[in-house]
Order: sequence, then C-alpha cells, then structure tokens
Amino acid sequence: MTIKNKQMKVDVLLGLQWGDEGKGKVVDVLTPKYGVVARFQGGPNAGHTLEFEGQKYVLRSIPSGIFQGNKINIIGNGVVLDPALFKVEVEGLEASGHDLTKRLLISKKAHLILPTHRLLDAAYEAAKGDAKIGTTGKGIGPTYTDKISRNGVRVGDLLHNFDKKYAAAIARHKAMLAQYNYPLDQLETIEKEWFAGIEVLKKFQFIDSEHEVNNYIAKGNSILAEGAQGTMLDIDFGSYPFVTSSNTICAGVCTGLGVAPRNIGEVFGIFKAYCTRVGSGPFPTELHDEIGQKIRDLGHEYGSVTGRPRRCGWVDLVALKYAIMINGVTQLIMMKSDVLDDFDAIKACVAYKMNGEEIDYFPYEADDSIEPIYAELPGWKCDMTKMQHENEFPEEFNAYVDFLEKELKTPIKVVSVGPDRKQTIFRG
Ligand code: 2SA
Ligand code: MG
Repeated sequence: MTIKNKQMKVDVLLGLQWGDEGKGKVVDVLTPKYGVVARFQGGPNAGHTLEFEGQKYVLRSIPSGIFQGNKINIIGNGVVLDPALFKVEVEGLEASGHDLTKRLLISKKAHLILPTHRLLDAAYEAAKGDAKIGTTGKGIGPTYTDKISRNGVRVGDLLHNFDKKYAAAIARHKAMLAQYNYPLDQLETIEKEWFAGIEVLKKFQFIDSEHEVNNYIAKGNSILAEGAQGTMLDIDFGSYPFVTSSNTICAGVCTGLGVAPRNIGEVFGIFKAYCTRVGSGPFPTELHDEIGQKIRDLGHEYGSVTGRPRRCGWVDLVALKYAIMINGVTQLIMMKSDVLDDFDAIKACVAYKMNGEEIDYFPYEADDSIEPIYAELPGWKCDMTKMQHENEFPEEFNAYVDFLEKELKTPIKVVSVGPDRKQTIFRG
C-alpha cells in the first residue's frame, strides 16, 4: 500500500525568551507565504507591535496576519478572549481602514475573560504582596484556572444558555472576591464595557476551529501559528510561578488549535540579540547598571500593554538552548540587532555558576543566586538600520551571528535591523 502523505503542515512562530521578541513584526513579514494565521494561546496580555508605512499598531488578541490582504485569521480554542478589549482592538483597526469581517474567525471553544476575572487577577496579586507575579492584570490566570477547573464560559456559550452560565460564574467569583475583601465598585463599569464588547464579538463568525484548521491543511493551504508571550513564560517549562497561565511552547499549537503533532512543520524560534523580561521572576543575565539602561533606552523596552519598563540584559544562550530543545526549533530569527550597534563589547551567557559549580543547562533551581558566565565578543560600532542585504553586514556582526549559530546548533535565517517591515534581512 502506498501511503499518501502530501498534507500541508502548520508552521509555528514563537518567542524563545520572556516575550516581546518581536513576533508581531515577523508574522507580518512571513504572512505573504501563508493562507491562514492563527493564535493558539494567551490573550490580551500579549502586545504585538507592528510598524509599517509610518504607522504603529499594537495587536492583543487578533492575529498579526490581519494586515495582509485577504488572509484568514483565526483565534483558536487555546486563546482567552476579553470582549471589552477585543472591541477596542477591532474599532482601532476599523478606524485605520482595515475591514475584519469574514477575515477573522473565532473558535467557539475559546474561553471568555469575564469582568470578574480581571478583579480576581488583581486580588490574587495583592494577596501575594512582595511575591506577586507582576501580571498584566488582564484576568489571564483566573480565566485559565476556570477553564481547567471546568467552570469556564466559552465563546460558544454565547449561543447556548449564556445568561445562566454567566450569572453562575459571576456569583461564584463575587464570593471569592469577598474572601479577599476585594472591592466590587469597578464591576458595574467593567460589565458595561464587557457587554458592549459582546455585541461587537457577535458580529464575527464563531467556528469549530479544529475542523477549520485541519480542513485548510488537508486542502493544501498553509497555516502559520503565532505564539504570544515566550517560552520562558510557559506554564510548565517557564520559571514557575513567574509565568503566564498557558502553554506558550510548540506543543501549545497541538492543544490550542487541534493540530496533530505530525502536522507541525517548521518551527521558527524568535529571540532578541539581547534579553528582556517584564514582571517578577529570575533573569540570570539581568543588568542593573548603565548598560542595562542603555539597552532599555535604545530598544524602547517598555511594555506595549502596560507601559512597564522592561528589565534588560545580555542574551542568555543557556536559556535559549533550553527553549530550542523544548520547541524543536528548526530556524532562528534574531531581532533588534541594531540596538547593539553602539556597544564596544557584546556579551553572551554561555554557562551558569550554581552553588560554585559551572553548569551548561537550564536547571529547576534557576533563581537569582545563579551567576552567568559570559563570552565576550567585539561590538560592530556602526549603524545597521539602513542595511538591506547580508553582504553589507560588518565583520564583527557576522562573527557574533556565527558564534550564536555554533552555540545554539541552529541556523539564524533572518536578522532584523529595525522596526519596519523593510528592515528584515533574510540570510542565505
Ligand atoms: P499574565 O498577565 O498572567 O500573563 O502575566 C504573567 C507573567 O507573564 C508575563 N507576560 C508578559 N511578558 C512580556 N510581554 C507580555 N506582553 C505585553 C507586551 C506586556 C506588557 O507585549 O509588552 O505590556 O507589559 C506579557 N504578557 C504576560 C507577565 O509580565 C508576568 O510575568
Ligand atoms: Mg509584546
């Protein structure tokens, strides 16, 4: 028997660090190759920034393929959706001339972030005091908690007995908030915005996205799955408990879209030439000095959702190798190389010192006591932002890229030298 296995695969693009690697820009650049772009996890805690034709856009729940002609964009079952923020996002895009109807499809199985989830997020954080996670405050954790404890309300519920399910969830949440002595005075305002959002949401098509996705690939269409947050924020493999509440890794595509593991194709792993983190939690290469501040200033490293200053440091190859392993990365994409244009020396962490011992893997105990061991390379000290081809790259930059490829044992196929679509250079 000959087995026909010509089926298209789902390619995956995800962040290998602590988020904000520049996924939005890369998806936007890669989309022309794909018929469909899909989100598989996370929610409006994401802030995917895209810049082109002098305009800057921040997407939260809507896939970054929305700017490209008539591509289909899917919000998958693994996503959590806040109707109020969705409304703001839709209206912003429509105001700038982007028509979303028929191009944006939403899984019936995606969970709704309810008004009280946002309050619960704040209540849990307040109760943790100094040990707080530093969440984005968007209700992400409580919504996924309800999903796993089988108490969630889904998009598809808007079509089936919604009022009863909503009322039961809100009553349960109110009792929980009372235990935390958390005030309910904002609730009425949040609920009003939320129900206005529901009206906008209802204009979109709710789908069985697992069928849709599998039908697309069976018919020979290509799909790009777009990750949010980053590998080191994964609920299982990130620096728990300082993580987000979803699987941000490649396996999340299988559960968050209904794709079988054998139908995963290329895995594009995206990282910045340095490293950032927002929120609390270990960050072995964090710089508390003027170099960290210089990276923050030059890289405009402030949260796109919350505006929080991001913690900055040198690239961490130990953590990157871990992320490449967990995701099965096939190609690397390096962002924001230009931010390092003006440094005499560039450092890259190649090992850790833990309890006086040198280790080359990312350990369970990766906390603040870990010390990075660095390799130091000469900086390139020139402006890369106008470069359009790899043969313009300075020698020192090529040496840096070669060094990273050898250490990471994975090819760096794309290098970004600025925020614009055009500042994206493919390496041969
Ligand atoms: P949450 O809100 O429960 O997901 O927060 C849990 C942790 O996950 C981190 N997290 C993020 N880290 C980087 N970028 C994110 N998105 C926004 C952005 C962040 C912003 O793109 O800039 O605007 O501040 C993101 N979302 C979640 C979070 O910091 C917690 O450490
Ligand atoms: Mg971001």
